[in-house]
This record gives sequence, structure tokens and C-alpha cells, in this order.
Amino acid sequence: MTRDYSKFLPPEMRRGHSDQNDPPLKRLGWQPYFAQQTSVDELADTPPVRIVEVHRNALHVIGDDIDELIPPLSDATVGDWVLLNREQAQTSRVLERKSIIQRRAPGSDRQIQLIAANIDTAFIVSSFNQDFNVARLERYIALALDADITPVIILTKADLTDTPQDYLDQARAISDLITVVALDARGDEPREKLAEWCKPGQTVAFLGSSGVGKSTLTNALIGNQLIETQAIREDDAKGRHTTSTRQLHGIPEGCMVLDTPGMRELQLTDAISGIGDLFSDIRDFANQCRFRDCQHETEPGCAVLSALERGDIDTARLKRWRKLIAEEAFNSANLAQRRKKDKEFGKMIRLNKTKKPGKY
Ligand SMILES: Nc1nc2c(ncn2[C@@H]2O[C@H](COP(=O)(O)OP(=O)(O)OP(=O)(O)O)[C@@H](O)[C@H]2O)c(=O)[nH]1
Ligand SMILES: [Mg+2]
Ligand SMILES: [Zn+2]
Repeated sequence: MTRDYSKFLPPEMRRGHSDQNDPPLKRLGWQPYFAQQTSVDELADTPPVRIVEVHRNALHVIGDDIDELIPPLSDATVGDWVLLNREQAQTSRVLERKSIIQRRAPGSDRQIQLIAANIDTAFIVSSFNQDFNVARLERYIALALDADITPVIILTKADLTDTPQDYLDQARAISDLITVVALDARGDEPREKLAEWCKPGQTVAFLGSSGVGKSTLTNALIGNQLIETQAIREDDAKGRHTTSTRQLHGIPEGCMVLDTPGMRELQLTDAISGIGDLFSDIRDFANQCRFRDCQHETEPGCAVLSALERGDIDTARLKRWRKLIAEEAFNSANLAQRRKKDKEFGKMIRLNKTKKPGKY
């Protein structure tokens, strides 16, 4: 059967078809950004499918009336949109990403790990307990901002604390631009409080340490207890790394939700603009330093040190900024070195495909 995909195209590309409310592809997160990369004919030949999970030897893809496993595609990750070639699945085209979340993988090999593609909102989850850590929240936020993804801070286990205000004040002080939501992840609260971001056609992801309630939140949005959750350790409030795969789930609202495994470590790489956006006040001072390569340590004419002396920058915040900048520079330099080496050996640089053009 030949399907009519033109209803998924932006209005100017449609061939006189009327709109339908939340067509299946829209519920999977299909947006004009993807439609504009293709044509009605191409869509008819190679239907769009979304990667909802990456298995060791296969990709689980879902589309309009499609739900199957296909062979792996190089560099494709969960959240990617693929134009599925049914005769030769390996030649299927991965559409250009609207956003990509990536980190430097833990361990010594410094590989880039793709976490998810085409996420609109990153719910950065922590709890009203020992997990709460401003520096860690800032890392996730910088990562999201760098990828042009809206970060939202979610603090779970509001039902278990008697002293929410201190945590809330700290979370709100991170940035005026970022919303902080406090809730009990179980029950109806997530659905009500996260509705603003979970609209039809949107894709949201839960990120954060193990045990903060990412799967509990996903279950709350799905409306059942599909995903396994597990109590945290009582002594240090650490989670037990219950979730081990990144999986996209459709929810009744017509939005896609990504549950992710708790990250032990989030190392930033190629995220300088995200760090700058989060610490824009410090960046603005740094731009006024006399020397372009000012390290803001002892240099004359350092606008950052002057601002610190005047009390315009908080010492702890400056320290966190320095640490992130240094780490990012180290990881990115390492990455650049590896890329160069790869090039010398004439290898394909697989990473190039993962970023939007013009972002290097
Ligand atoms: N009381 C209460 N318990 C919660 C809340 N959110 C999560 N929990 C509990 O915390 C434990 C850990 O929740 P999970 O949803 O498994 O945490 P996770 O972030 O998915 O953890 P990983 O899969 O290990 O990364 C479970 O026992 C949940 O029931 C909350 O808001 N209030
Ligand atoms: Mg989980
Ligand atoms: Zn300086």
C-alpha cells in the first residue's frame, strides 16, 4: 500500500490535504524541521521511523504502522529520525538532527557517547536529599544549553523533605532563565506540573543520577508502572542503577519521553557555548579582560578579578565556572587531537555527522 505522507509536511509543501489532529508521526515527535529535509516522494518510498531504542545488534524503530527491529546504522542513536529503506535497511537515511546530547564517555578512552538525538526539553532531575548538588545541575544545564535544548530543573521527593526552601533557593539561583519544578514523582503531579513541556509533537528526556526518580517520572507520564524502579540506599541516598537502557516512550499527551540510566559521571566536551550561556555574567566580564587569553588568575586588567573584588561575582560560582571551563578545554583538546589522528590515518571522522553544521 502506498501511504500518503504529505499530511506530515509543512503547509507550504502539502498537496491540498487538510490537517488531522495529532497524526501518528506527530505523536512520535515528527516536526517541520524533519519534514523540510525530505519530499513527498521520498517519504512515500522510504517512510520515516524513529529510533526508540538501540540494541546491541539492532535498532528498534517505530513509525506510522511500523514497529520493528532493523540492522544498526552507523552513528545513529535513540531519538534519531530515519527514512527507512525496506529493501536495504542499511542504506536508510538518518535525518539531520535538531539537537544532540553527548558526553565524553567515562573511562580512559575518551570516546564521545551519543546520549540522545532530537530532544526538545531536558528535565534535569535531582532530589530533595543528598543527591542535590549545584555543580552537577550546572553541568547538565550547560550540556542542554549547548545543544539548544530547553533545560528544566526537577526536584523529586518533595514529599520526603521538611526543608525544601534551602534546596529551592539554591536551584533557583542557578539561572533566572531556568524553571525549577518541585514534585512527588509518584502519582499525578508530574502530569500536571510537566504538561507545559509535554505537548504533542514534543520530545522530552529525563537526565540525572541514579535513584532520583527518572523512571518513576516516566511511569507517571505514561500512566502505568511499565518501567522497573528500585528503592535507593538508605545510608547515602544513592540509587542502584536500575535502568540500563535509554528508551523512548509514547505518552497519552502525544509526546515522547526518554528515560535514561543514571549517569555516574558527566564530563563535558565541545560545550563551551553552553557553559558561556549558563555563566553569561562571568563570560561578559571575561570578554572585557585586557588580554584575550586572560586566565583570570593574576593578569593585569582582568575584569573577572575586578568583578570578584567588587562582589559582582560569587566566589563559589566562579570556582565552578573555572572548573567547567578547564575540564571542557581539556576534553575538547583531547578530542581535537584524536580527530587529527583519525584524519591522518584517513579514517572517517564519525563525529562530524553528529553535530549540526557550523557548530564546530
Ligand atoms: N517518596 C518518593 N519516592 C520517590 C520519588 N521519586 C522517586 N522515588 C523513589 O525513589 C526510588 C528510585 O526511583 P527510580 O525511578 O528507580 O530512579 P531512577 O532515577 O530511574 O534511577 P536509575 O534507573 O537507577 O537511574 C524508587 O523507590 C522510587 O519509588 C518521590 O518523588 N517521592
Ligand atoms: Mg530508572
Ligand atoms: Zn581575566
